[in-house]
Amino acid sequence: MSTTPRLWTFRSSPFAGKARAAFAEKGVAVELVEIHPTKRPARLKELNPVNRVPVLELPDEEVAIRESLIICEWLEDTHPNPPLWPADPAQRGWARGWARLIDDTVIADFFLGMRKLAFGKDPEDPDDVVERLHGRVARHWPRMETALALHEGPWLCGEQFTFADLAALPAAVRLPEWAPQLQPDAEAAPLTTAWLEALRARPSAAAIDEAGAERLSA
Ligand SMILES: N[C@@H](CCC(=O)N[C@@H](CS)C(=O)NCC(=O)O)C(=O)O
Repeated sequence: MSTTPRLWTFRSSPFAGKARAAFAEKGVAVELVEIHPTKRPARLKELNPVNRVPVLELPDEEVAIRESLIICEWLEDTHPNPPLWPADPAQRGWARGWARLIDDTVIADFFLGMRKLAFGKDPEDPDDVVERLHGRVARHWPRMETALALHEGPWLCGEQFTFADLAALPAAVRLPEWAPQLQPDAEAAPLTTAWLEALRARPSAAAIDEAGAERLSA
């Protein structure tokens, strides 16, 4: 029986991509279980009742861990170095809040729009749902710019790279490839532009394109 944790994932998923990159940042080995996004194996729902990736199966444990940010917390608890949350409680709380906000805004609007483009709209969606979702992305950049100005970069918490930055890594990699028109304007948002570029330059960015060797589908 393998002692390596197994991460359920698919290559284009931003939340699974973030978890893959978190393992790379920590230098922790992980087996990727690649699923087909529209033909999910029944086992996924047993591990995560809402049938989403990522979910982490741990050897010798009867529980699995769902939610990308919680998988990051498990990594921090079990592999404290390098630390990916600030040591100071106030800074840590601020960084956790930003990690959540990036998930709920930049990632949700950009990738949900891409998913509807690739796999089709839901019956209840308005005709212009993709334009609406993608139209919201531009509204998030001024907020990022203000947050990045607080510690004078290069990262949200200054010199320390944290999970808050990592939350944006999937968007940093996919925006130029998939929707360059949604990128921030370099003059209006120079800090955000430099931050996205710095994210793409991290070695862990390669994990965004990683797909599991083991492929499961329904
Ligand atoms: N908040 C969750 C979001 C997970 C999520 O939405 N995963 C997507 C792939 S990126 C998914 O599996 N969606 C399937 C669905 O919504 O049915 C996390 O951070 O892990």
